[in-house]
Amino acid sequence: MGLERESTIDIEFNKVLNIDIQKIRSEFPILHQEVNGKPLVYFDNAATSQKPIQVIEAIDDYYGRYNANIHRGVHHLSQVATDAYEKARRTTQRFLNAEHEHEVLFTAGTTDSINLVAQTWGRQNIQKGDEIILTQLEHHSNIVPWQMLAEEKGAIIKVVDINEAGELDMEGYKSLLCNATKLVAFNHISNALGTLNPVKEMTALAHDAGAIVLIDGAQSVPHMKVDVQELDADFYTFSAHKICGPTGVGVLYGKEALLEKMPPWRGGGEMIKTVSFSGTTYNELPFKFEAGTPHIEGGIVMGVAMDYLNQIGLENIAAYEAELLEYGVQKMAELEYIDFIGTAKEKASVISFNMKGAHPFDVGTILDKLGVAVRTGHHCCQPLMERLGIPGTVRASFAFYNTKEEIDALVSGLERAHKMFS
Ligand code: 7TS
Repeated sequence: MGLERESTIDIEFNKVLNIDIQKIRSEFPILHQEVNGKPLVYFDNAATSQKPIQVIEAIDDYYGRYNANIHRGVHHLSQVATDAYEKARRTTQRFLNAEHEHEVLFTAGTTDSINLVAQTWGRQNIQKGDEIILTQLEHHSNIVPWQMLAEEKGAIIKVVDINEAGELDMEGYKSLLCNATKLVAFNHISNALGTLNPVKEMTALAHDAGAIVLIDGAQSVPHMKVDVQELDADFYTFSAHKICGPTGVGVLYGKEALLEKMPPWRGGGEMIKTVSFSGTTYNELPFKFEAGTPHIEGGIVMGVAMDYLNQIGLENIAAYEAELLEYGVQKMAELEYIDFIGTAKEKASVISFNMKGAHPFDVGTILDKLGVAVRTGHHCCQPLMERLGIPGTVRASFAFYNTKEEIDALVSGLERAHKMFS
């Protein structure tokens, strides 16, 4: 493919951080380019992560060596592809520490997973007057599917508020929980502010009230080890593209007892046991929820991406990114014209901010001219922006392949931008 790398992932552990950053960076070909004549600094990792050569080569390998449809062919290629796809499901089971392999459904991503739960569990279990609790921190994809359901069923949506630091108001949350609460859905880490939510405690409180819990893990899985059994999550969702895998594929974890009782959503091939015009019977888990030819290469390569993260070690990734966050906050705090948006005590490696007197979009445009990629705007969290009374933020989100030198480039970019605006 003309993409060189030094060797396979055999990390030389740095004594302090257990991470060999130069080696890791050499495995991400996209990072080694100039944008607008400057070295690329990619700080839009919350939107999507970059892909290591192991992932890129695995896509090539699938199409070059064993592309075939799965779960149906007796022929060799189909069996190889099926084995690889189902191996990825086992990898995912271990990645999340799910009790059973069939509790892992492959979907098109977080958005698709949440819609699946809303349209199956939700339509079956939510009735008029029932309450669904969400939070001010949610991404649109953990709001709109519930609004659509609530509208159809006559259910009520209640929202947990936040404090000035962008942390959830836990007392407010407790006061919202009641007999009418049927579902609580919240993210593990906020994409807009980086807040790490106390999801284990929130889940236990919801269960005490008799409610089911969906945790949107789109932003947590890339940064920390997640154990769905320890959290006691009923549903847990994430997208492959944020963990160095491909777009268009992701995961819905669900407890077996819930998934068994849920009706299927999409009908078609693969999800059936028998079809006749007098009646159709459905396949067992997980296939009941996987109609049609899936994103075969995507599922397989998502497993490769998980192997890659596991080899570096999610604990090492979390420790390294915590250093980046601390460094970034410290450097940016020296710029008196920067307002941090979201200063939670427990945070992932996301810095959302605004520059006094400048629109976020203009700051982002100047940073782009300097090769620094950030996201600007509402980050698909319009209700949160409304709550904060701002049009949007500039968001720098770090990954384990970023460096302190890149943060220095961001800071000098901000100094340049500030001079232009003052
Ligand atoms: N939930 C959270 C917390 C997210 O951050 C995102 C994507 C989604 C759900 C939706 O994921 P998808 O893969 O189904 O699209 N967040 C972002 C972001 O912050 N910037 O771009 C996409």
